[in-house]
Amino acid sequence: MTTTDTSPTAAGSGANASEAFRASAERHGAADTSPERVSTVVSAVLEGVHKAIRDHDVTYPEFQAAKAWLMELGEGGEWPLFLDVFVEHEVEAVAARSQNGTVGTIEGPYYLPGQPTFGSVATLPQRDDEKGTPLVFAGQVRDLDGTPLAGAEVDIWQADADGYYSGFAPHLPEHNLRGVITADDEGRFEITTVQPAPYQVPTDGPTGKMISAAGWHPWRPAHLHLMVRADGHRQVTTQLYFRGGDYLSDDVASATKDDLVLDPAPGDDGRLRVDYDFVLEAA
Ligand code: MBD
Ligand code: FE
Repeated sequence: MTTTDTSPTAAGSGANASEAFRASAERHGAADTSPERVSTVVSAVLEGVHKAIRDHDVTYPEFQAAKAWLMELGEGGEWPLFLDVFVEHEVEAVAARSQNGTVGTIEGPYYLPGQPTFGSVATLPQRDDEKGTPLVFAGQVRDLDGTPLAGAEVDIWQADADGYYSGFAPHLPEHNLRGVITADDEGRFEITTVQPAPYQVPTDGPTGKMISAAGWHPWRPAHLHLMVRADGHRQVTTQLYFRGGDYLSDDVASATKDDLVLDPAPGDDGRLRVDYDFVLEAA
């Protein structure tokens, strides 16, 4: 079987991302938004659209094409994918203004709660023949004062060496390269996994079609996704990237940050190893 045979279609991964989003309503909480605020924000969004139309002499055929595309985006279930790639980074930047400790970045559309749990030294669930360079990712979770946070949770999810996420690609086993690791009494953890590949926005769906119509590229740099949490502390949602990797400086999702780039090196046993510590602020 070639990778092409087993590629998840955009329709598949997009629709699954919509399902995952609907299931996450409770985790994200309710937006308590007053009519005044709705009016302010919606007016500003519409004014931005109106200005683009005026400034660029948008025509009726272009307006109708945009309408058809938006309908496809909804019917294909790709609103979560599109919004997380092109909009979430700005919402995250606003949240980051009031956040101390480890730098956050966007969650993206592929988090799934309820993954297998592990002790402080763990190997992520993977296939017997899992491709990719083995990687040992270790570190410590501390508070802003440097006190270790015993029993902190490192909830990790990532693409495989072909760039696909379990739960969103039918050829991958459930839970593949996903897990929740509980740090030891000193807040330490050590996770064995494989290096992920860059992620490509599916090219056969509406998001991918818009990207190619604009002449852009559909790639994100290789990354690990993490949520790190500890009792009494504010959870951080972030991603870690790899020094020297492709697309680090032109992520289609605009979600890289200098503080989030890992530099793995061969350890004593020849496997790639990298240390990264997390700092959480009190809730
Ligand atoms: C991803 O893997 C991702 O991390 C983001 C933010 C958007 C789309 C796919
Ligand atoms: Fe991702």
